[in-house]
Amino acid sequence: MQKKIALITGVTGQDGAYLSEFLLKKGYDVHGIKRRSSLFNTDRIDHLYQDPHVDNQNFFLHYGDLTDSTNLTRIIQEVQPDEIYNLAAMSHVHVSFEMPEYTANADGIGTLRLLEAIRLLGMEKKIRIYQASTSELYGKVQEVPQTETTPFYPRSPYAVAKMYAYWITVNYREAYGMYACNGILFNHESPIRGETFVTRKITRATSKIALGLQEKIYLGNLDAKRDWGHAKDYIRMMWMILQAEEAEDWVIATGKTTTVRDFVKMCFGHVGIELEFNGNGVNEKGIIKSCNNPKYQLEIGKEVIAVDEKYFRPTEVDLLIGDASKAKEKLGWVPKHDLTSLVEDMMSSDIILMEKQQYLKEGGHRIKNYFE
Ligand code: NDP
Ligand code: GDR
Repeated sequence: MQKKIALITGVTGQDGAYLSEFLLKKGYDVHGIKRRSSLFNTDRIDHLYQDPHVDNQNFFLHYGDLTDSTNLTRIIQEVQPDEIYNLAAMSHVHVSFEMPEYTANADGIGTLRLLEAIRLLGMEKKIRIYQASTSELYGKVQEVPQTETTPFYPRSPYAVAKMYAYWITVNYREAYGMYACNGILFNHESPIRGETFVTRKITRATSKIALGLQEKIYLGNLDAKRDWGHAKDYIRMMWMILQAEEAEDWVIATGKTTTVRDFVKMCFGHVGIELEFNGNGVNEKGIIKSCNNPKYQLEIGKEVIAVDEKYFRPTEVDLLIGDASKAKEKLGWVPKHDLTSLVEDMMSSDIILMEKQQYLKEGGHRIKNYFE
């Protein structure tokens, strides 16, 4: 049988890295589009790198950008993919308020550029395309739990851009008979989640605080509720969505929701530290109530969580909870992780990372100052 060829945009991101590994294990040739950056941005996929001078290479990287249509068209023509996974995006909701036009260009029109490239190349019957849609589309609560038929009410420039991408994907499916699908994925996290998303910010800070490398962490809205799953379970679904008989749109979620505050408690709890929260709004504080882990020398009553207004968004999404019944029933999706195992996975990884920092610090490791 001929090898399948996948093209992944956003290959250097959390999902791109896990999906590349998953598809390589399935025997695909995997091509990824990465952006040029002044420093290496391939940390998450370095373990998959192959020397292009050896035989049987099956992982390939191409420079590209979703804001450059000629480049996308050329790559698709060269690669001749069977499947395209459009994961590239300016994916930070808060940052999208600072960069609304760029976000619309990359996240909204970027999707159109890919679809048009496929059509102009006459490959609309050959290529199956997955669009990384998001639970942010639901925005202001219209219905819970949220399903494939819940109305959208986006609450950020990011969500509005993704809404354009959602509908242009549906439109190209209906207008040109393309196999084009939206995966409406709820928040999914992992040890390689970007450091400024709230879960990773918390697991990194909790690890540092436990080890005495940081005093406290400043967060924004502790009342926000999210349906958090594990990225590994979700990237498997991206592939399953493109293997289905018919092109459709799918919700992927755990069906459980948790506040940011409770997520913080779970992370500290993982290392044996009990927190209690006092006060309201910007005056809320998280204090150490007890510590039953002899490894960590922490003062009881110490304030480790504080709120900083700068992390509040101009418009917030208060509550997300998804119903993935359709994906479970029609595609047989069974997630392997729950929130407890997600916290375990993220915390154990960040503790190892921070222990390394502690070891270097205690060993008197010096860092050269390049600006002396
Ligand atoms: P990340 O932020 O980790 O990765 C985004 C990727 O897109 C990176 O590889 C980034 O490159 C790349 N990128 C950004 N802008 C451009 C551009 N203009 N041209 C080409 N590449 C670009 O996101 P995730 O892996 O978490 O998410 C993957 C996709 O799924 C995104 O589209 C996101 O919006 C969506 N999504 C994510 C969810 C989640 O909970 N993780 C939930 C629902 C949807 P670089 O490394 O150079 O920055
Ligand atoms: P989200 O993820 O906006 O849901 O988008 P994020 O982790 O940034 O925020 C989740 C919730 O936590 C609240 N919050 C904070 N958020 C951040 N980043 N930093 C903080 O200090 C902080 N304090 C509280 C936020 O207000 C929010 O309510 C993610 C991205 O991956 C999107 O690309 C994706 O589409 C959606 O998930 C589904």
